[in-house]
Amino acid sequence: MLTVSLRKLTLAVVSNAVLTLVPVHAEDSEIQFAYADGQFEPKEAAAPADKPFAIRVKNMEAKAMEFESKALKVEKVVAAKSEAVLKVRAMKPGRYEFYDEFNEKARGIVNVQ
Ligand SMILES: [Cu+2]
Repeated sequence: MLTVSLRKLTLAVVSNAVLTLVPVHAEDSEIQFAYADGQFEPKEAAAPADKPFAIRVKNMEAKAMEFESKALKVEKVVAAKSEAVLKVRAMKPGRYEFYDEFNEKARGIVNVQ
């Protein structure tokens, strides 16, 4: 029946329109630190102020580490030879320290600016 086909067609058009209208979510900016030989590389990276961002931590070592920053209010255990992404809320400009909680000599800075 023609009416049925038209209805199907209408539904198809409507669902396409809905898909098109879903806003494209802008990616949060992401900074990265590798962890190897008991140190972060780089030791400092810049992130944008007043908007959320992400920190990707790549643990190259054969044992787990814990990325921790009380100043940024994040912490996460990163298993050996793996990586993790930590979401950071919008921060004011400043220098925020982080460290490996399992090896507190390993330290770095996120420079929010
Ligand atoms: Cu901790």
